[in-house]
Amino acid sequence: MFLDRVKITIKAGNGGNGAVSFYRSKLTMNGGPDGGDGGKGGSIIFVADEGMNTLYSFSFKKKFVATDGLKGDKKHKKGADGNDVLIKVPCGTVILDAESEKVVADLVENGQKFVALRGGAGGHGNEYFKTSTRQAPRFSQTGEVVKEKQVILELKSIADVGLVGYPNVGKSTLLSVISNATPKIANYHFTTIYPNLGMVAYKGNSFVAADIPGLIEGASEGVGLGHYFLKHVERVRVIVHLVDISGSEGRNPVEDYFSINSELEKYSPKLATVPQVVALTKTDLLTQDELEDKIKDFESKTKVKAIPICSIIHEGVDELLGKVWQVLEKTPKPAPIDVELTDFDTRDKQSFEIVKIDEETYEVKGGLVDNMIRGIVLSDPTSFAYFQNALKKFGIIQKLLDSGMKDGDTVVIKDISFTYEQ
Ligand SMILES: Nc1nc2c(ncn2[C@@H]2O[C@H](COP(=O)(O)OP(=O)(O)OP(=O)(O)O)[C@@H](O)[C@H]2O)c(=O)[nH]1
Ligand SMILES: [Mg+2]
Repeated sequence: MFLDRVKITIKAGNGGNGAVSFYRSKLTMNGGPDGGDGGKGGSIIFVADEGMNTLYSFSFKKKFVATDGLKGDKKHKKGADGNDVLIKVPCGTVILDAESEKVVADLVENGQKFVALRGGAGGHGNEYFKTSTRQAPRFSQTGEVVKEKQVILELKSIADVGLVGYPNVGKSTLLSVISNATPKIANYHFTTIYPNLGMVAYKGNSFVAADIPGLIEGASEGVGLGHYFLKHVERVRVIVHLVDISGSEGRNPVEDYFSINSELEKYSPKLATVPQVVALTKTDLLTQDELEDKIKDFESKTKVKAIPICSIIHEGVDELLGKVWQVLEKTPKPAPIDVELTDFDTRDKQSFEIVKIDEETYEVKGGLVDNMIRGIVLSDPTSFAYFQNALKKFGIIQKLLDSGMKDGDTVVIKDISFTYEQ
């Protein structure tokens, strides 16, 4: 099974809670606060791995959860951080936010990483909240909670060379001869139903080639398998266009050539500009004279210099590879896809907004306050005092007053609400 689009769920670890603790010993009955900070949660990180060719492994495992940070402890002990989860994907994997379907990352190079969700911050222990006027804070901060999200992984294979042509022209046979791939080869159409990737070694260099399922007229509109797999040709640097010169299936090689090119062009004008090397296959099915006539006819009508090959006896294959390498050397490496990336992990801890709910109720929303209220206990006077100070310090009270808040009005922040008194 070939899998090139899959939706998975990811969740970074939550931060650990800060501890509330006071130093005690036989000699010191009332020591200062010594509650340590909670640990940071593990992050979810994608990494491109050239050892992978498909998204197949994601048909078994669709949920990835990083571990939470542990809670802080007495004696200033910080909680342990959660472990990151590293998710390996094939080079050429595009990551989309499942909700918006916007592209958030494009992993092209081997080893390239994308931190999709950062682990939640650990909460501060009560020691952190000690000041000259607040000697014994009885509160700590809870760890940041990270919501799970869904992403779509979409594979646009990164082969340097794509083998393209009508069904049965010998694409897979050629791939099996030039690379380490072992594709299925058989004498019927659409033997190949998903692209096979193979590593080609050529004179101390190497590149990746893929046989693309056979194209037929109408492929760009979805006839056959073509449309679906043309996306895998989008990023190839060179197209090897295979044409059955023997006409063994009763078609005309010149017409074949033009009709495949027209499908590529219809699918994407950019594809039509990818450099092509044309290989004329199954030369063994013609006599020498027939072959020479057909090549002459083909070249004069298409204005293309083609390379005759017979994969099964390796004839012409070296010359073909030489030509392919010549073109590859001049062609830049595949570029990342041409879209602007959208931010995915958009938690921000800076902003807030004020929403007037009715004449005497105001709600404050946003990353800044979400973060600030972690662990606030309104019934604890020191905790509440800290909270009020923070509201002042970050300009939230001022903004509420500017919005019309009066004495006695209610302020709501998430699941906390209190009455404002000057
Ligand atoms: N006589 C001859 N037969 C060949 C040659 N190359 C491939 N074939 C045969 O042609 C048939 C199709 O070969 P494949 O390599 O499967 O063709 P393909 O283009 O990958 O076909 P699809 O995957 O169906 O699109 C097989 O029976 C091969 O043995 C060749 O050079 N000469
Ligand atoms: Mg094939």
